[in-house]
Amino acid sequence: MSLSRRHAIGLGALLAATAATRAFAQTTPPPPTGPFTLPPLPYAPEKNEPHIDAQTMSLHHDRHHAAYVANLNTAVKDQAAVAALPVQDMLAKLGEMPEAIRAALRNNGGGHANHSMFWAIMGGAGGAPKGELLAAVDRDLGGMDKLKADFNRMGLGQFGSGWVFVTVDRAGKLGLAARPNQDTPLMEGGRVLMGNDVWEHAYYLKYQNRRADYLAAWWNVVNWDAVAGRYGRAKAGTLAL
Ligand code: MN3
Repeated sequence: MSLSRRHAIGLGALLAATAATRAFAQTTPPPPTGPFTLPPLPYAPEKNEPHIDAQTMSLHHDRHHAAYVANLNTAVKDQAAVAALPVQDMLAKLGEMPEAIRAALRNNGGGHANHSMFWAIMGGAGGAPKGELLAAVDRDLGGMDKLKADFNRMGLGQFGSGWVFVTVDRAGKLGLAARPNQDTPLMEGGRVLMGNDVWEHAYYLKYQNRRADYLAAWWNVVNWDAVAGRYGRAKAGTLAL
């Protein structure tokens, strides 16, 4: 076979494959866009500079969180009863969810819940809480310095990917918890007051492997007014994610 003949066959196969790809794209329905939606970042991506860079914020929100939402919607697209549940209920009853989508709900429902909380409690100027929230930190967590030290130690000690949280119950009692992957205390029916993402995607562009530096800097962007609002909603029984 001549070179040009071989080339022609190769080109023909390539064109056929391209046509097949186009036909597939035309007949595959677009991924579902609901029922879950990506909440907008409640501030500009550069709001947490210099502690968290704008590129990390944009990628983290627009790509990572968006993927959890898209994958969650895909998981529930043929599961009307599950799709109708609020995410926190889905997570609290994971063991009752259809086994075929349980892992997808855990990873992507957890990811959606965790990141929805995460954006909401940043964009601030750090410092310390006031009033009853500060009193609860003093009473339950040994004060702000001890909270930061314990929280950062747990975040640093979380092997691989995961989260570190301050939890809150209906009585307003605070606690600390670390979880792997996208797990959350919501999966035990608990509530999260605030939390930090210790997946490398949350800090690698600016901090590379220096997770401890990221954990220390993160407190400078906490929005304590937003956290106090969550504390009030937790005590009122209206805090969702
Ligand atoms: Mn993340």
